[in-house]
Amino acid sequence: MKITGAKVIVTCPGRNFVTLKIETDQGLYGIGDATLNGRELSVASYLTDHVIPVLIGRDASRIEDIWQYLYRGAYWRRGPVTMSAIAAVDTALWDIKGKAAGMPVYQLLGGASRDGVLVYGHANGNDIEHTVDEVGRYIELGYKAIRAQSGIPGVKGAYGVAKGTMYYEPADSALPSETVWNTSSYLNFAPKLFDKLREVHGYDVELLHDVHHRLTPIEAGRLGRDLEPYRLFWMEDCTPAENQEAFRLVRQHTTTPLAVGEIFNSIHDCRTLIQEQLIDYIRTTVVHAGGITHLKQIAALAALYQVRTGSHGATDLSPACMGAALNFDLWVPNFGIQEYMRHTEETDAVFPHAYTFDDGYLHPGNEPGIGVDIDEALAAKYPYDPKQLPVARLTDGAMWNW
Ligand code: EZ4
Ligand code: CO
Repeated sequence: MKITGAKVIVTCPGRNFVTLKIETDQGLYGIGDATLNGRELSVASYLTDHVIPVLIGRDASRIEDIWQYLYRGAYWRRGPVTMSAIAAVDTALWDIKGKAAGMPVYQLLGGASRDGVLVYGHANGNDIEHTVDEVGRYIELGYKAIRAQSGIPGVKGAYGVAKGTMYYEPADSALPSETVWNTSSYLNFAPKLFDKLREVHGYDVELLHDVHHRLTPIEAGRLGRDLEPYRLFWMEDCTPAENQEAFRLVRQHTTTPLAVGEIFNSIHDCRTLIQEQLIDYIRTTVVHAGGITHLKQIAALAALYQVRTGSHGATDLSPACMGAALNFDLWVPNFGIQEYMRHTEETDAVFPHAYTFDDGYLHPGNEPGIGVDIDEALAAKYPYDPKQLPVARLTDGAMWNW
């Protein structure tokens, strides 16, 4: 089965998405997500200018060989742009292989390990009371696990607080918007939020929290310890993770489970974190970590150390990524949880999909391939709209981690 053509589709049905579509001489095609939030066109160019020309004429069934060709063949290894581009090719080829076999991708991987994929949604409010209400709303929607983020007194533009409520979109401006961060205010506030959440909603619902890279290791250790009474499912991205050894310090100070990896793109980004059992959940994704082929390797390494998967699933990961992720999640033995932020109706219409939500669980459906398509005519009606992620500064004006 030869690859006869490939194209990049950039569309903005409420937010920007980059999708690769690969066509074959058998009439089968596959799609893969290539969206890198705020840097979309760099991946589109990488694919169009450097990857598509070398795909034409290749055997679409040789997924592993094409992965190795693109990874080794680039000479310049790793990095978010390269690995998102490889991921898009890899996902599209798994989609094609599934269609050729007449099977959903989870069947090709080894079949379902579970009946459904536990997901967590995002509840957020302007203050504690509002966030408590929003968590209640997610419980009513059937969610078994909920991430809670709140506005913080003294912090302008706290991470994770939506302008509307249901659809949080941080990439909100053509040039980065400015937010202000105050660590002391946050460290005093966060335990109060979770104290109230447990008082009102009890301990049967799983609660998660994203620190979004804002703390130093010792501050993260203190927050983890202060949150221990509230039994979090996880504390996410508590400190930047380029220095994987930094998590030794966090780990010494708290039993709150730790999740890291939404910005990782390679197994090498998480090797020490996993092998030293410094984390509990690895958040690498299909789209930003080299596709299903590479995610399989990361999950296999993690399984040796009882680290479970908890893939990133914000709205900037397209339904094509979600479909691939859910097929992976249904199979992967050491699955933990999957993040699930709902897409808008416009996005869902551009990407018709087989996956469904029921009572806190998603299922990828049983369509051959990843179970997600793209309506190109509809996609063409939503032109690219440049948007970047915000930046964060400390109260004295110095740059910090957003
Ligand atoms: O800020 O995907 O856990 N989820 C997150 C996300 C990220 C965005 C950045 O593009 O941290 O909301
Ligand atoms: Co996050």
